[in-house]
Amino acid sequence: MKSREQTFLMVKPDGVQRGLIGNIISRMEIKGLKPVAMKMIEISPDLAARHYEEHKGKPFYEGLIDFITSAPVVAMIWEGDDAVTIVRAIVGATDPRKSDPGTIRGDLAVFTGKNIVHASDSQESAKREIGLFFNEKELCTYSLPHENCLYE
Ligand code: IDP
Ligand code: MG
Repeated sequence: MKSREQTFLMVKPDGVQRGLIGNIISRMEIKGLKPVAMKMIEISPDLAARHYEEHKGKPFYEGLIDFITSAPVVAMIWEGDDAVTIVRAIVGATDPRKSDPGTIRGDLAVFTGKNIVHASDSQESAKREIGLFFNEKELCTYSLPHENCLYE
């Protein structure tokens, strides 16, 4: 079975509390991406700090840590060719006022601090974030019978 690119996607507390988990998963599935790991967790302050370390010191950092630890999140790994780029495109721009309609943030959010999802922004970030949230045993290996219809 061909191993394709993996990316990390997380439904943030606002997405969970607004009942949007299924909507977000559905958008990934109908695009043709394959879920290989998924779990609901409460992020610890330590994990939050490690996940968002690039933003330490920015004006919104403390609020972001408080927010991401305020209620459960759903952490996922999605797989497919160019999965990082494709998932970021489905997620939309960081500021929902500028996200295109049709994207998750463009359709469902209005404020940058409550923009529903996190998605890795590069293959390096994806590897790092997958390693932060999952151990290898939590990843599933299986085939999608319809992959021949998706890829050349
Ligand atoms: P991204 O989630 O689109 O990759 P980043 O710039 O990496 O965006 O920022 C991480 C998260 O920090 C954003 O998704 C958002 O929740 C929060 N954030 C970023 N900039 C601001 C801001 O100016 N005000 C409030 N929250 C922000
Ligand atoms: Mg980011």
